[in-house]
Amino acid sequence: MERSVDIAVVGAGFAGMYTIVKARELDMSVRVFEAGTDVGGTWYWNRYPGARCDVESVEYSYSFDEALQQEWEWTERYAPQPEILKYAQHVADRFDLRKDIQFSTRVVSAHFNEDTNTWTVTTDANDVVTARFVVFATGCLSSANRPHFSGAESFVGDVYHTGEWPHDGVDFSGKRVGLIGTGSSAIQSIPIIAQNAEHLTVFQRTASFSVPARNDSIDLDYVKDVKSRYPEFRKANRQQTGAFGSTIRRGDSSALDASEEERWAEFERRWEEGGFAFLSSYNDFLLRKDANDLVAEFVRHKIRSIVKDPATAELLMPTQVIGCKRLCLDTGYYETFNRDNVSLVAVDTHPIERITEHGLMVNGVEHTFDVLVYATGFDAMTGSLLKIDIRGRNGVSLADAWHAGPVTYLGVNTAGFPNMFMVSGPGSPSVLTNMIMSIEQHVEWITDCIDHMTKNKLSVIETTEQSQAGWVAFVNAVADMTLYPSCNSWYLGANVPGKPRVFMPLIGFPTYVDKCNEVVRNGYEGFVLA
Ligand code: N01
Repeated sequence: MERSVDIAVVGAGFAGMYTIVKARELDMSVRVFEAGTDVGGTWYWNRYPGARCDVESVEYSYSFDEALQQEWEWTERYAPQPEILKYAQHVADRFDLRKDIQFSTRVVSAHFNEDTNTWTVTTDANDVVTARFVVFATGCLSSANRPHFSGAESFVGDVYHTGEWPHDGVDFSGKRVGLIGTGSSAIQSIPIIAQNAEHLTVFQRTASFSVPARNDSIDLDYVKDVKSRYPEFRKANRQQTGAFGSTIRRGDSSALDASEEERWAEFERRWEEGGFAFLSSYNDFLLRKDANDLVAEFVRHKIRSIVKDPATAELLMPTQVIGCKRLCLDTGYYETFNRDNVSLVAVDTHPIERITEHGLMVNGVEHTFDVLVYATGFDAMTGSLLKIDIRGRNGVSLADAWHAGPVTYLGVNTAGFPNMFMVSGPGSPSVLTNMIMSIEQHVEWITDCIDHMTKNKLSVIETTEQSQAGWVAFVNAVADMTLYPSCNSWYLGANVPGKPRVFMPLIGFPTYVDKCNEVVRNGYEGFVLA
């Protein structure tokens, strides 16, 4: 392999893959390192039963190539994980991407050399590669969060994490299963595990709000219509706050202005429609607690009407603001608790004490099972970056630079780390958007910047402490105008003990894109180029 490249990339998910496409357009050499054995990132690792996207198929795909978006056929309204993985593999084949990817290789360090203005990237296979630029395409939800429970090693049965699921699947038949967590991954997998297992015990710390996905076979007339105007459709989606859902009817008035009957009827319609449209009926759910309470109460009413055992229904009743954690979309989640082989154990006031040989202890009671599933989420947005020994100027590590929380400018670069780019890094809209739209925008911005530097014979770009301090303050000020910071979400790092509490994603894709373009128009304002 080449020892020196123009661009070294970490990760071969949708971000790393598109970086290859763009680097080739610039005639630049690129080397991607990927820990997995194939492309796909999130969709390579998250193979748990029921895994599927919560953004509609026709939207959750690359837009950069018209022939690609015309030829690919999705089969369901929300694509299941195997189909998205197949799509990623199709893209890799179509653009012959794998020849620039080194699989089964984990990057362990990336150090900036101030004499040569290059990065030295080292892998767990002892490859050492120098690069003018390093791009971290490591994903936002790619570092599994495994809470530490005492006695965890003593459990004698099989243990799985939803974000690191075995490739050949898991057969739960005849097994008693314990599952920790009730976030999106749990809510998708619980109904399917329950159908196969002898018994499933769910350990819930915080009840989540979930609404029906109403997944179905894809509507072929709708696909035909979208394909007849794909560029226009993508453009309309990019104008949405989350870069998706231009076809969603969005209410433009306060929930408080409608009569109770009107509101209830609207909530019912949206519950039947399924998907994220549920939270778009009025315009102030994430701005006003009193408006939020109205829609939250509707979901609680639904839980009461679906779950037959009143005590279980009570436990499943979420109390936080709806939407401040990512809304879950499900297929038969609440109904699953009506099955005889499913039980729910609350671990909020009485947390999991320890794991035993055959189960776990809560409030002095041992719950036993043969298989333990962690559906405990991710060390989001920063976890995968901070697992790598990244060092910028003066040998300062990224972990030290971010000791009080991630600081970036535009979510693409951090002061003291020249020529280092992050795709959908903390401080960018990323996880609050259709990720593929965000990824395309970021990769294009980064590769345009590299092109600008090459054409202008510039060797270094880096942001300043001042720019990034202003940016972090802006990201948090925007969040503080909403109800997002009101609960302990992974957006705030609150799910990982000891992680600094900082709101990481920026709300508002179109404004962000305008800002990125303005920065370029003003000669990369906020960066120093040399
Ligand atoms: O992870 P989570 P996830 N003791 O962090 C619990 C995306 N995604 O993998 O809420 C007991 O949401 C934790 O409890 P609490 C999507 O963006 C998308 O499910 O912290 N419990 C919580 O219930 C999503 O938001 C899709 O109190 C503990 C659960 O584990 C994101 O990924 C599908 C615990 C973790 O939930 C993450 O979802 C799947 C402890 N010590 C994921 N520690 C779709 O596209 C944690 N928990 C549909």
